[in-house]
Amino acid sequence: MTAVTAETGTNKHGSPAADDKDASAHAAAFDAAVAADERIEPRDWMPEAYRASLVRQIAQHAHSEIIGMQPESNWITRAPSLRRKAILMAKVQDEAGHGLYLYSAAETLGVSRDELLDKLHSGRQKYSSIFNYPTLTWADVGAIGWLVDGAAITNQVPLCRCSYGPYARAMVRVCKEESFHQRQGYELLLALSQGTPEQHAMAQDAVDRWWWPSLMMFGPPDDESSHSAQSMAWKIKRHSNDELRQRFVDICVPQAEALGLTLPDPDLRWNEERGHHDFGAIDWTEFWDVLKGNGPCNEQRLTQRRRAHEEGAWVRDAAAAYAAKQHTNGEATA
Ligand code: FAQ
Repeated sequence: MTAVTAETGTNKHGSPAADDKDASAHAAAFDAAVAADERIEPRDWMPEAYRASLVRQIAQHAHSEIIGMQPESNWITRAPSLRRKAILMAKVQDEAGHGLYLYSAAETLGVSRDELLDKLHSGRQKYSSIFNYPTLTWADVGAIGWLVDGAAITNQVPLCRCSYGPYARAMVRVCKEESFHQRQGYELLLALSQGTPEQHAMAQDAVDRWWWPSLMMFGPPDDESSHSAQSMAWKIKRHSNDELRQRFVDICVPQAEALGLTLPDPDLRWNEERGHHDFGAIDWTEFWDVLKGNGPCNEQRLTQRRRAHEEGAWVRDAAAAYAAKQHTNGEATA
C-alpha cells in the first residue's frame, strides 16, 4: 500500500494525528488497499485495532516457536542414531529461527522484543496450547513432526497471503522449513510403524496422544472465535479455524492409512455429501483449561523459558556491548 503513508500524519502506533478529513482519507486508503489485496507495510497508516491484533497474533506465534523448541529438544540427547540426532538438532534450530523472523515482524509494528518476551514470561501473552503436552517417547518426535508441523503448515500457508507484508513474507520461508519438518516426522513414524511390534505400538501410542491436541491448535470453533470475523475482514486470516481444521483432517486420513496407523476417533468417516471427513467431538473443556495454564506442562515450559532467558542475559549484554563498540569505532573512522 503506497497511497497514504506515515509521512502524512500518523505516529508509529498508527493513530491519526491529522484532522478528521485526513483520518477518513487514511481509513479509506487502508480499506481500499485491503480490498485490492495489496500489502500493508510498516510505514503505511493502519487502524490501531489492526496493529494491535497483528501484534497479538504474531507475538503468540513467535512465542509458540521458541516454547515449541522444548518438547522436542527433550529428545536430542536420546535420539537413537547420529542421523536422527543431526536432523532433530537442525529442526529445533529452525524453530528458533522462526521465532526470530516473527519477533522481527512484530517489531515493525512498534513493539520491542523485550516487551513481548516480558509478556510471555509473565503470562500476559499466550503461546500455542499444543506445547503444553509432554514428549513421553521417541515416537513423539515423529508425531510432532507429522501432526504438529502438519497442522502448523495447514494454518500458515494461507498466512503467506496475510495483508501485513512483513508477516506474510516471514511465513514464506517458515512454511518451506515446516514442510521439511513435517516430512521428517512422517518418515520417522513410518520407520517405527514398519519396525518391530513394540516400535509400531510406540508410534500408535504417540499418534493417539497427539491427534486431539493437534486439532485444537486451529483454535476454538468458529462460533467461539472472538477474533476470526475481524481478522478475516482485514485479510490477516484467510480461512476460519473450522475450515482449516477440516482441511487438516482430510489431509491426515490418507496419510495415516499409508503409515499403517489409526487415528483415535471412532466417528471419523468420509461424508460423500459434504466431500469431507466427519470427525468426533473435540474436548473444548480441555482446550480452555490448557489455555488457563492447567495443561500437563504449562508450568514446566514457562519456568524453563524464564530460566533460559535469565541464563542468556550475559550473551545479550555482550552482543549489545560489542554492537555499541562497533558503532563507536565506525563513528571514529567516519
Ligand atoms: N493455543 O479468536 P481466536 C508451530 C486463543 S506454530 C493457545 O480463534 P485467532 C510451529 C487466541 O489467541 C503454532 N491459544 O484467535 C512448531 C485468543 O486469545 P486472545 C502456533 C489459542 O487469533 C511446530 C482466543 O484463543 N501457530 O506449531 C489457540 O483468530 C513444531 C480466541 O481464539 C500460530 O500461532 C491455541 N491453539 O485464531 C514449532 C499461527 N487458539 O489472544 C515447534 C498464527 C486460539 O484473545 C515445533 N496464529 N487461541 O487472548 C493463528 O493463525 C491464529 O492466532 C489462531 C487463533 C488460529 C491460532
